[in-house]
Parts: sequence; C-alpha cells; structure tokens
Amino acid sequence: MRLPRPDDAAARIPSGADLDVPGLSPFTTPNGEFYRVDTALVVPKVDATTWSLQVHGEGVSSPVTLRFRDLLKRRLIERDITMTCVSNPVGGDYVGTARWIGVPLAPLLREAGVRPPSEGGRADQLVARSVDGMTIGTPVEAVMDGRDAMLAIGMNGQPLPFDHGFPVRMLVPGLYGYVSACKWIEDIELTTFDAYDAYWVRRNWSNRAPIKTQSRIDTPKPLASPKAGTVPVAGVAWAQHRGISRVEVRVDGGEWQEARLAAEAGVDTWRQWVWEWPATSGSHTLEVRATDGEGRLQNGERAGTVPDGATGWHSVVVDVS
Ligand SMILES: Nc1nc2c(c(=O)[nH]1)N[C@H]1C(S)=C(S)[C@@H](COP(=O)(O)O)O[C@H]1N2
Ligand SMILES: [Mo]
Repeated sequence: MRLPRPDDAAARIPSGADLDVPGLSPFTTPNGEFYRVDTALVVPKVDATTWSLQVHGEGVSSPVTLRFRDLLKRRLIERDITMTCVSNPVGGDYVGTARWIGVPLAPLLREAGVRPPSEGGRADQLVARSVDGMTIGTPVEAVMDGRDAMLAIGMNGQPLPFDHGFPVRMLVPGLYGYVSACKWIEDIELTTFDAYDAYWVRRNWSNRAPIKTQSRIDTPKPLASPKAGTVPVAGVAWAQHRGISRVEVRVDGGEWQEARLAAEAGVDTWRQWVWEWPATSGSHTLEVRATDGEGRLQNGERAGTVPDGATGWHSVVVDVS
C-alpha cells in the first residue's frame, strides 16, 4: 500500500525542537519504539480492501459507509501529535509523538448531519468500535471543536503498523487514548454519555479524560552516577492541546530552577527541556514540574492512574561521584 501525499502537510518541526541531549527521548518516536497498549491477544490483521466504516446513530441524518478508497479520496491532513495512555505512571513510557496522516473527522460528521452539543446536537458521545470489539467513547464536542481529530491512516510516513491500528484508527489531540484513539476502527455511533458506557468506563475509568500536564526526567537515569560538574538534566513535558509554557527543576527540595525549553512544535506535542545542573558529589534527588500553556502548574499531589490519569512530580535519585 502506498500512502498518498497529504493535502495539508504538517508544519516543519522547528530545528530547536530536538535538543539532542544524550539520553533524551527524540522529538519524533520511531514506529518500532512507539508504546503499544491494547487488549488484543492477537493483533488484528485487517484487509484494507474489504474494510469499511459505518457512521450512524443519534442525530446522523445521513448515515455513511466509507471504504478505505473513499477515505483516500478525501482531504488528508498531516500533523505531529503526542499520544499518552491514561495508565502511564508518573515518569512512565506510555507516551510518544508521531507524524500522523489522516482524514479530519469533524467535516465527515457534519456531512452526516451531526451537530455538536454547543450547536444543539443531542449526541454528546461518539462511540468508536474496533474489529476486535473494543469500544471507546469520546466527547462529540472535543471532536468538533476545531482541533485535529482524525481518522489516521499513516504514522511517520508509513501506513499504520498493524500494532497501531491498520488500516484506520481514530486520534483526538488532548485526550487519553482510551477515550479517543480507537485502533482497527470499523464503526462510529453517535449517542450520549447517559445512554452508553464504553469498555474502560465499565471498569472504573472515567468517561471523560483530558490529558493531565506531565513532565518526565529522561536523563540522568535513576541511580545513574554522573561525575561532579555540569550535568545536563533533560526530559519531556506534555499537556496536549494546551501546550507547555514552563518547566522547572529542583535538587533535594531546594529552589525551583527554570529549565530551558526546546522550540515549540505545537500545542498538541510534547516539549523537550534541559537544565544544566552544577552537580556536587553525593546522593541527590532531582524533581521536575511543568506549567501548561494556560499558565496552570502541574499537579504535585501523588495520585495513581485510576480513574483519569496519574498526578505528581517525577523525581529521580542519582549518585554523583
Ligand atoms: N481497538 C483498540 N483500540 C485501542 C485500544 C485497545 O485496547 N483496542 N487501546 C487504547 C489505549 S488505552 C491507548 S493508550 C491507545 C494506544 O495506542 P498505541 O498502542 O498505538 O500506542 O490505543 C487505544 N485504542
Ligand atoms: Mo491507554
């Protein structure tokens, strides 16, 4: 399968978006290293030539069936978007950034007659179903509020890998994957949150889950033993669809120090940061916290992932020699 060129290409990633600090996650996560979270014991191998997607339900005046070649004929956009799993613990790896190609979802819904709740539409939940029976419920308002919600067919210049939802998956910047990113999608039903609980909602997870501001120290690694002197402390911070405006680091509970932010690629992606630490010998605790693009400081209260995402500041202990 060959991917068509997008009609609306992604903005160039500014050269300063990647700080190139050894040990720091690259801005774009290669497909082979992108985290994978799903319930599939066997990864579905869907045939794109027989695949189709139904759009139906509450407020859909003209139900639609789309085949893969119908999607290819529509306007394709390309965007850099960071995805995060709600089950990512503070400091965890269930987060990654890719360059996605896909069909914008909002215009497709409008053609089917859907109006968002803010325009009087009755359906406030979009339920996506996959070929393997997963159900993922997303607020219709978020899908139609102008952000780049899409039916993605490409990831980092490749057709979607089987692991990541070939041939088509949903993506909505700013929402955790379990409420937005249905892989191997084959059905979209418009309904209400009152009428239907999706798979994870029936298992004690929240039915609405915007991504919480988080920051992570990638280097030095926990229990690393760098030499005394200048040690770059670096990592990533994310608050998709709000952006990151500030990152601070502190040592052993001392004063917060302003980290240098990498150039911003956009509000829907993570942002790298670095702070040059004048490290002295001994055991030290490094902590990081971020502020989002709306000026809100990352919640420092330690909480687990259930029901709507972990909070707390990431810390690592290092032994400076
Ligand atoms: N069909 C299906 N889609 C799914 C899931 C799943 O289990 N089945 N998991 C969701 C969750 S919890 C996340 S975080 C993202 C992960 O996408 P990735 O595996 O491509 O990183 O996919 C979402 N889409
Ligand atoms: Mo997830």
